Formats: sequence, structure tokens, C-alpha cells
Amino acid sequence: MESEVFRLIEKEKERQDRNIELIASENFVSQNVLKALGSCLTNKYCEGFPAVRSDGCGKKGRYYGGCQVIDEIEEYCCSKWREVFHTDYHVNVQPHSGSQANMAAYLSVLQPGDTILAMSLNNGGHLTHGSPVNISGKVFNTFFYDVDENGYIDYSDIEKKIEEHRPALVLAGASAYSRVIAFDRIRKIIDDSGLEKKPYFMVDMAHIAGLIAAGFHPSPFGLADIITTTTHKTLRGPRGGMIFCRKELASVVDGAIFPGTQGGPLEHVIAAKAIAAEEACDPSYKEYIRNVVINCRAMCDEFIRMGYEVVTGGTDNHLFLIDFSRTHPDLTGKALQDELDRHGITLNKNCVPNEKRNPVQTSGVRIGTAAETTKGKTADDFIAIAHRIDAVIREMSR
Ligand code: DSN
Repeated sequence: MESEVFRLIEKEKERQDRNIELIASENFVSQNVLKALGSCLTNKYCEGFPAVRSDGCGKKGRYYGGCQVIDEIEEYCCSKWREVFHTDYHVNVQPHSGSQANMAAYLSVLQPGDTILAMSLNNGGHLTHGSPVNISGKVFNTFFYDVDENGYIDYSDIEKKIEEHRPALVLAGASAYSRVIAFDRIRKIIDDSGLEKKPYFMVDMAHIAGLIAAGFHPSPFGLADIITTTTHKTLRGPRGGMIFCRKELASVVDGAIFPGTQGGPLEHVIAAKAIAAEEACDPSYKEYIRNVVINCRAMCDEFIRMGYEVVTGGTDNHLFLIDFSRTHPDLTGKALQDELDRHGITLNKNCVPNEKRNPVQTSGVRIGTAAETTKGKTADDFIAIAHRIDAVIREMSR
């Protein structure tokens, strides 16, 4: 029986093929990733962890029979991701999403009520980094560090707030920050702090994980105690999450995922994550990420040439933010997002530093180049897209 759902999937596929996709957190996966997602692995319950862990640490053993092949797949996935990031950290590939990975990471080393210091959401941070509307902000006592007047992370603010709030965990990572994050500086600030019990250093590298894997952003491995990521942004894998940690934290991290916050792992997704890791090990992936960064710079520079204000005045990674508050004070991010949707260009509205509007309206947009670079777009194509967006804005401003 042909299902109505397949008609709708086909319709969505046509939209994805036709439109220009500039949402910085999206990408297009390979046919092999899709094949694994649609495989028989979805039929298997396998709560727990592989009976043998290739790194020798973490929790072991499943609560169901018949998991021999599943064990092989999950362990293969873990070892491939260690290869991608050239690390001997323990890795848990079971988180269903970035949010799940973050919550489990917090619960692995913190108690409810403990203090977290994270980047503020309005200035590029992440909803699951302690926002009061997210469970992370309800369970933990969160304080935020800010960006400076140029939009760069204010490292002196991190230093000051560590002394002031004495957090149990300091978090680095962002969903809308276009510059390099100096993980080494934050590590040093933590180490040099006067706190008797040093806070854990956690990095959520979700957005920039692909750049780290390909060597286009400094790595947090060796510096952070716990590192979380999604697998579907620049890593170009299935929707999902992962947690890396120092080996001594392996058991508490695994326990925080299962039984702490999740039940049965999604082994079809884990298989797809393993395929994404294989793909990230291929030399063509480094070339892909190089192009993502080149394309992002080209497009960002073109907007600046046309007179737009870009937060921090540029980009080091796969995204940038346009701030309309001074150049187009009447234009909201939402209005532009909606209008571009009608022109077949997809992006998202975004708060900008010192935002005066609410998060539903916003004064800016976020633009990313990971997805369209996968489709084969070049720097010239991105420059042409910048002009199409400019034409829409001019039309709206008449
Ligand atoms: N929702 C995700 C993003 O768009 O950045 C958060 O990582």
C-alpha cells in the first residue's frame, strides 16, 4: 500500500533540491547515511553498551539478547569517531540529539542546583546551555559570559565570572558565533583561577565539529574534560549527538546516558553515524570543509562590500551574522526570513549582540554555507546568492 507519507516525503525532497539552503546547522547527508537510517537496525532493542569496549573503559553489557552484531556496529562507530578527531577520549555515540548529549554531560559530573557558566544565548550561545526556558536552566544555576563591543567572546568576562560565581562547570560553544573559540585560553583561565575545586571544562562543538575534524579550527581535545556535539551539522551525518570525555569520566558519562536520561539506543542512527565518520576520514571531506570556509568568507565579504553590517566584521568558520539594527532599523530578521522563503532561499532569523527585539522578531539573520557547499556551490555562486538576498532586501525597503 502506497502511503500518503511517501508523497509528502517526495514533496519535501523537491523543496530541499529546489531551494537554496543557508541554515547554518543543516546539511545534506549521503545516500549511504540515508540507507543506514532506513535499515533493519531500527528493529533492535539493545539498552546498555557493547560487551567489549575497544578503549577498555565505560559501561559494558546489554539488557537484551541478540546484540552481538549491534555491539560490533556500535564499537566500530566509536573507534571511527576517535579516528576522525585523532583522540583517545572515550566516546558515547548513543545520544539521540545535541540536547540529550548536553543534559547527560551535565548530569554526569554535576548535581541539580550546581552552577554553570556558559555563553549567553542572545550573544550567540545555545538554548541548552542553561537558558531559563530550557531544562538545563531549570535544573542548574546558570550564569552567562558575554561578547565584547566588537562581538568577540570576552575572555576577561569569563575570568571575572569564574571568580564571582564559582561555577562547577564552564561551557564553551555556540550556535551563532563566527569566530575562532580559543579553547586554550579558557583552559588556562580555569587552571589559573583561584578556585580550590577547579570547574569542569565542557565544550559543545556542535557547529564547528566538522571544521575541527578537518583541521580548520583549533581542537578542544586534550583541553576539555567533556566534549559534546551533534552529528548533523558540519559533520554531515544523521541527526543525533555524541559525547567525548576523558577516560576517567567514561563510566559516569555512559551512566548519564543510560540509564540516566535515555533508554534504548537508536542503532540505525548509530550505524549512520559510523558511515558519517568513515566519510569524514576520507580526504575529500577535508576539501569539502576547506570549501565551506572559503565560500563563507566570500559571501560574508560580499555583504560587507554592499554595505551590510556583519557581527565581528567577518567570519572564521561556516557562518556569519548580519545585523540590520543600524543599516536597516525597520527590517526584522523574521520579515526577511519569511520573504526569502517566498523566493526559495532558506535561512533563519537570529538575535544579534545587544538585541533590542525579541527572539521571535530579531534584528538579524544567520547565514551558513555547509549545506549548499555539499550541493557543489562555489564562492562565485555564494556571491551571486548574496546579491539575490540584497535585491530582496532592497525591494522590501522601498
Ligand atoms: N538549533 C541549532 C542551530 O540551529 O544552531 C542549535 O545547535
